[in-house]
Amino acid sequence: MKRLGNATMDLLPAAVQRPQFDRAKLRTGIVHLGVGAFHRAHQAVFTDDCLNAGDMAWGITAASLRQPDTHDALAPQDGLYTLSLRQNESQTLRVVGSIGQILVAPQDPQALIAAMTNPDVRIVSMTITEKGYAADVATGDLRLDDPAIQHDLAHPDTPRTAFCLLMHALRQRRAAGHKPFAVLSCDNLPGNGHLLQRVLGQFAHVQDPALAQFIADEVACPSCMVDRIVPATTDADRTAISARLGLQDAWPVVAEPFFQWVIEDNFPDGRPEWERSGVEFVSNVAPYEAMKLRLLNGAHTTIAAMGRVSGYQTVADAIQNPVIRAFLAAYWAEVTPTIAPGIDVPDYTRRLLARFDNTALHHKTAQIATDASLKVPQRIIAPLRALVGIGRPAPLLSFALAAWIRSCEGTDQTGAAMPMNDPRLQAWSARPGPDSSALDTVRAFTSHEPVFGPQGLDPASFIFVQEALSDIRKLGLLPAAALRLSRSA
Ligand code: CS2
Repeated sequence: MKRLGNATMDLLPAAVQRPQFDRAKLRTGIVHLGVGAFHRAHQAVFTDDCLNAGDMAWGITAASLRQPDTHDALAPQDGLYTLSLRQNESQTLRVVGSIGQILVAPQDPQALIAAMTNPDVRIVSMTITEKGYAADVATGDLRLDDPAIQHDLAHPDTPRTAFCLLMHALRQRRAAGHKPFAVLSCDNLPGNGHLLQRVLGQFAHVQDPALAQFIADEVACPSCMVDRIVPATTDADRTAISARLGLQDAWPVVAEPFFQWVIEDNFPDGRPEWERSGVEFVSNVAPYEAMKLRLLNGAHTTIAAMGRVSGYQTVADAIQNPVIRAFLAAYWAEVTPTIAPGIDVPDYTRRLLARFDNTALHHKTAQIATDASLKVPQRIIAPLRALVGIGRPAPLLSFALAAWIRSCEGTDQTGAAMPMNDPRLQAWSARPGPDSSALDTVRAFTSHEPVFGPQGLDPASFIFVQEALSDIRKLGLLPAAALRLSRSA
């Protein structure tokens, strides 16, 4: 089978959408850091829409900050890859052409810095995951004890972090008299742009206080809310998509048709007309972020914990369980008072349920459970504290915390191994094991500052979590959830 690439695109079946522009004329206007599946199923697609409409100034140079795998798969394909959008029985295929070049930062950091220094580049966007920000959960300050940050402060010429790369590029642009680019964080963190500006400035401050001041004064870091469910691509996906294309695509992405992207319109040097794809530009994204993090991501993390412990491998399978489904509805109702008034929560959650039910996605609970300790603070603890702050109890969010704590015990309910993929939590040497009492376990977790901050948990929620964990251990997770539901109904 021939490989997907510029030279073979004409062989694609008519039903497969493909770039409508001359890729040789692509000019790079965006550098993206972290070229994972999410970027390729989200921002790169809406940028492709702009290129299709003829605005050739917004080609993407994308960089991996760690692994060469995306580069190695896509370089022989001229950066082309397939997006497979799936909803139950239906699937559409589209070849995306917005990524003109892929770099691998550890292999050649100077090439990446040079790409960012090109004055045609007006936006550096990033999907570097929660981990990439190295931010303290309570203060939002850069954690100077983070190993990658420590490395880059000691060896800035061999950068490992996005911040060090950005710092070099911004410094060089400034020295050359070029305007700075806007830095667009596309990670699932509240106030992602503000957070980025803060930690980037703090990183720069250690090296060059004047540059830190320049970042604070001159570099726009718009916040945005990103949404599209993108399960990890499997070998079976690669084979099936290549068969449909009649060409081999070694690195396609799979996603749901739904997407949302709400961006603070703060791009002093211009931006693509992403609104042509339905992207929303607003002056304040905070209400959208809270809605999405608390209703979608909070539910995801909860389903992942409950589902894994009770043996469900995918979100769609887990929520067919009547207890988990009922729990989800009650969870959303509990969170609702923390969502901004203008948002139609019943409508949003009705659509969410249909998205979670999508049988074609096979979105793995284990994928969502990755790095859960970095997700729980903004997804579950923040809305729990918001409820407590308005005098409301949070028995279901507390149960979700207990389910997450149970999911860190290393085995599922049948005793089968349930490996964790959460290096930050695994590095916690005092992490209690399954033999510690529920009280000791909850005490240890809630005073673990990287997750709960110095604030811990209020006494009423603490008791809810402790009772839930002890019921989960005694009765099993689903009966304990049913009991909690019946008590809080
Ligand atoms: C998920 C998200 O893996 C996870 O933690 O909750 O990646 C989720 O699928 C996206 O935020 C949806 O937009």
